[in-house]
Amino acid sequence: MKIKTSFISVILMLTILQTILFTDVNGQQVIASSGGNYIQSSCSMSFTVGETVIQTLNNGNHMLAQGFQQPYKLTLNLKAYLQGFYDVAIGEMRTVLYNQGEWLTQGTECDTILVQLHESNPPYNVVQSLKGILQTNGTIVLRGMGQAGMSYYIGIRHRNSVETWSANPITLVDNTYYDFSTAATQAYGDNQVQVAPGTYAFYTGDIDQSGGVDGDDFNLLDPDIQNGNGGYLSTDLDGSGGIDGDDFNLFDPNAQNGVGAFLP
Ligand SMILES: [Ca+2]
Ligand SMILES: [Ca+2]
Repeated sequence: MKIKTSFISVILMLTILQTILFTDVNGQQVIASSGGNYIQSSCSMSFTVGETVIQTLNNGNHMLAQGFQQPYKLTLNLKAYLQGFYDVAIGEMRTVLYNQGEWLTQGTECDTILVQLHESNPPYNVVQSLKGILQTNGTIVLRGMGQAGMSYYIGIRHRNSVETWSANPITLVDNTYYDFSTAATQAYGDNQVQVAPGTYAFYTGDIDQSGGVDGDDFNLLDPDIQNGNGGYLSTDLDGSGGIDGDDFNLFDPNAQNGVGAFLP
């Protein structure tokens, strides 16, 4: 009788175990093949349909998720110069964050920029935005930008520069490199200024970020010059740390020439 009870117990346990295992296996089975990777300015989400993503491996640069949908974090390498901050004498930009008291040690950091990926077709919506620090040599490395094989206009915004986009939509792969500085034509509408032979930069002077360089920007610049202000201010067009005639000398020609953003 005891043996029979034990036997029934074992059978019962095996049945329960089999049910658990069977359920578990079912949960991991690949049922359907659709899914996607949705990227927005503030978040990104990978999803599958009819399938559970069981495990995700992430080493910082790349991500591997088990299943059909394989989200992939791309690295985007850019090079761009900002007209006002470019120092012809050294062939690089100034250490603006340091000069303006935002950075404690003088290194290779120039200033913060906002890189935006735009859809390649009207209305060119922003798909993703990422802030980063542009280095004095014009380079910036952005991790986790866009989706492999997709084409985007690369737009760059900076607190006192004219918004500038890539000449054409760029099809991203991992470690895409795009250099704005080699020719004016690297920017949409050839909208760059030559700062040294063969070196081009984004126009300076759009202090209020309206899209154009005009009297409204002067109305912000002038009081800071008159008062001899300094520090982390957008009116510091040359990034020296102080606001003076040098900043006006950068602003004036661009205002006279009606410089402004040129976007698709
Ligand atoms: Ca403006
Ligand atoms: Ca200045």
